Amino acid sequence: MGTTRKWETIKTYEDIFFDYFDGIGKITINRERYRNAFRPTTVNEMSDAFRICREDQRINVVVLTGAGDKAFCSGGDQTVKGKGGYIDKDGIPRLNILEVQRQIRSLPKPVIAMVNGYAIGGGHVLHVVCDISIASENAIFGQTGPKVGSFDAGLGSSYLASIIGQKKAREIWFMCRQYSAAEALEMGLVNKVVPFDQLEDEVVAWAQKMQEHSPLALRMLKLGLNAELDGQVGLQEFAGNATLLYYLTEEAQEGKNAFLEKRKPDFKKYPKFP
Ligand code: S0N
Repeated sequence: MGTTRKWETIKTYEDIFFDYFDGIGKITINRERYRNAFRPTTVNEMSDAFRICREDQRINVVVLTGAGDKAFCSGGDQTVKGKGGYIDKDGIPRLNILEVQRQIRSLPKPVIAMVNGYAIGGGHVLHVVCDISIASENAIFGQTGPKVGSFDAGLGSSYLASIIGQKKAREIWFMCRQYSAAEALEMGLVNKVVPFDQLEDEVVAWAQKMQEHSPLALRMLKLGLNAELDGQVGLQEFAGNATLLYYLTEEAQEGKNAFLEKRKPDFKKYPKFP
């Protein structure tokens, strides 16, 4: 069996667990009875937890997974799918999983999908948008959209194609087949496959290795890799982070200090790196 860790609860929710251990924030979809399908409540809670992961200075790496040994996530809860989206207690149809996809992508910390079973439909897209996917040998991957009356023509298709290639992405969506963990590894859809009882140990080891490295370097690499594919929005995110780095320099502080001290700034003294 894998190592038993003492995860500490960060916040209590209805549909998810949100735990902390050694620099890692772990978000677990806890709807095992429904193969961890998400309803709007689940997605709202995930969004809140990802927002906390962004702010919490203790958290360096985020892990997303599902409860139990059968599913990572089986996508949108089909029992609450109505006209215009997924309908929760408030009666309003929502497609709020798209917001969580964007949060994962723009979170300036690595996000690892710990794929512990079925990653299907919108659940498959969730692992696709994570930075790294580590799967157990029993994991099964696939899209069902055209079979069940939905599709994700956004990141779920275009980003998928950038990972595994256009032909394979089209096959996955047009054929709605299921793929084993070994096939997923072969097509570059996941980074590593391990026996189920070693999954958490493996994910924690990857997270610990990443934590040995410069968080700013990881942040800029993630944003740069995103920016290539994200057009103006990617450029905006990348530029925002360049601004962050600039604000850390004495040169930028000279501009602010001169303004506050009502004097002319002296930028000449700063090096012009060749
Ligand atoms: C996951 C599958 C393959 C597992 O099969 P298995 O092991 O044979 O178990 P089952 O007996 O089928 O399931 C056990 C119980 O769990 C229920 N259940 C499973 N999945 C769901 C689900 N998605 N919604 C609700 N219930 C689910 C079963 O009904 C069963 O219950 P009981 O015991 O009462 O019979 C298999 O379960 C499967 O294929 N599931 C459905 C997968 C699927 O089609 N998901 C939806 C795909 N679409 C989306 O996710 C769209 C959402 C999205 O990402 C999106 C993207 C872009 C724009 C908008 C959206 C958006 O938010 O809509």
